Amino acid sequence: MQRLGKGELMERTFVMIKPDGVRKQLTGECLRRYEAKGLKIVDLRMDNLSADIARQHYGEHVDKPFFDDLVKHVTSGPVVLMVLEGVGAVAAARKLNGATNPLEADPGSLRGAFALEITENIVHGSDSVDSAKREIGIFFPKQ
Ligand SMILES: Nc1nc2c(ncn2[C@@H]2O[C@H](COP(=O)(O)OP(=O)(O)O)[C@@H](O)[C@H]2O)c(=O)[nH]1
Ligand SMILES: [Mg+2]
Repeated sequence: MQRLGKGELMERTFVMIKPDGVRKQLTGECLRRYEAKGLKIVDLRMDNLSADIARQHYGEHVDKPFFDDLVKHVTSGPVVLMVLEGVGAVAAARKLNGATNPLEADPGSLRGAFALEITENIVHGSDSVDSAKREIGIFFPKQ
């Protein structure tokens, strides 16, 4: 198998610290873990999401029973939005975040360490390079 160089494997991903993560004062802890892993913060801001933007971001889940609760939660307070860059950044961020359900997440992950409930699971991370491009386009159009 041909081995790719670092430049070819470089990715960007979109991460959001959800309102529960901000309320629990875990912003610094999340950023520390991403940076310690080697991911570079290329853009970062705190914001309040409108319901329209939250619905657009979570559009793939519009027909799921948890959709309304999810939109309500992510619009319930400030969030921290960021673009992270590095080799395998999409998978790296999701590994640090942990499984969707905090009860199933590795206790070494952010969700496994700091959450119990699935709606309030601290963080969001893009699930693919394509999703990352779409989500970065919503929140950081200049990137
Ligand atoms: N109540 C509830 N919320 C869910 C469920 N599945 C996903 N969610 C929420 O919706 C978000 C988006 O779902 P998904 O894209 O599948 O998970 P993620 O990529 O790991 O964040 C998750 O982070 C959870 O907060 C579920 O079965 N029940
Ligand atoms: Mg997802």
